[in-house]
Amino acid sequence: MTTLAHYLNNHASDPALSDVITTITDVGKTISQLLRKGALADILGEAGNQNVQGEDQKKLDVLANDLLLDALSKNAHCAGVASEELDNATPANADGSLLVLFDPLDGSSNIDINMAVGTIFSILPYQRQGQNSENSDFLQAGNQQLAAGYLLYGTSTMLALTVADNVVMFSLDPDSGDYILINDNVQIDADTSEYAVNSSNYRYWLAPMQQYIDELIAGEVGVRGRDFNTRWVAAMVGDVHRILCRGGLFTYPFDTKYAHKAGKLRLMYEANPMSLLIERAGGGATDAVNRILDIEPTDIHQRVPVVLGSKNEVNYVRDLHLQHADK
Ligand code: AFP
Repeated sequence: MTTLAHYLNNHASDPALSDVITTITDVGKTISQLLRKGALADILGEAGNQNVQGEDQKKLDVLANDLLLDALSKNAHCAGVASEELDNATPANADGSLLVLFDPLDGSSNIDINMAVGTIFSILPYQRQGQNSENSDFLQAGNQQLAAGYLLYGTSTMLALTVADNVVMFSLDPDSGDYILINDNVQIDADTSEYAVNSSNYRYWLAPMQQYIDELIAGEVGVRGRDFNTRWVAAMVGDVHRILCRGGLFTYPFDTKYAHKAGKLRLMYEANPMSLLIERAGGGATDAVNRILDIEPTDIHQRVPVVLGSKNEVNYVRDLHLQHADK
């Protein structure tokens, strides 16, 4: 059996990176245990305040955020932390070489109905040793990430991780507390007949996205010539995990529902880490047209439309958008 520690020793280029990933995944064990207790741990329900996104925070949102923030602030290699739940980035150790961004509990609206939630993390280089990190230090394109991954607190707790050219998966053994390697080279099929989208936003989408989903619904009697299936976990981490396991397309498109939001998902700590995983597993990840990992960020909380998964399907969506642009 290969444990996470063993894998990192042999595959992570930098001991500092291994150490920070270990800190994150250790906190993941605590979050997993809290979720297993559920209502019995008095962790369900609203925390009674809102985050920078204007979203009601769940008790576990705040708890998961605080656990990660506390642990990473004590890690000498971590120069700063940015979180979905914090207005601004938090400086940590000025001599650290790494910056960590995370969504501490993605899909938190699933907590109270006992459905899958997860922790998404992204690790970037820090270049200004000796000085306190600031928001601007985090504004690096996703193609600069040194590592990315997620913890999925589902029927079992699993870790998906990329520190090199491939994607690996571990399962947490609740008895030993070890993350055990279960897939050392995750690959996504280029084609799929399964898609994930919240179709209730259909009327807010742009025409090419409406056309794309119409074609999937038309199935074998339409231009695609085959039927499609749909799944929607309402937690990006769950939908991305399914795609890493069996292919598929996930999209949270640009919508006109809220003028100031490009879509719902955040670039820095949702779209970028998930896009790195998907691309390194052979898939594609765009904002419908452009590669997400090439987007130069302007704000740590900026949102971005997301289309990711099986490469040929992601390219099909892109081509539809380009055809509409040419009209
Ligand atoms: P919450 O963390 O507020 O539950 O949002 C989860 C999420 O950011 C992402 O993980 C899901 O894919 C998406 O929102 C679900 O959005 P809808 O609730 O609009 O379907």
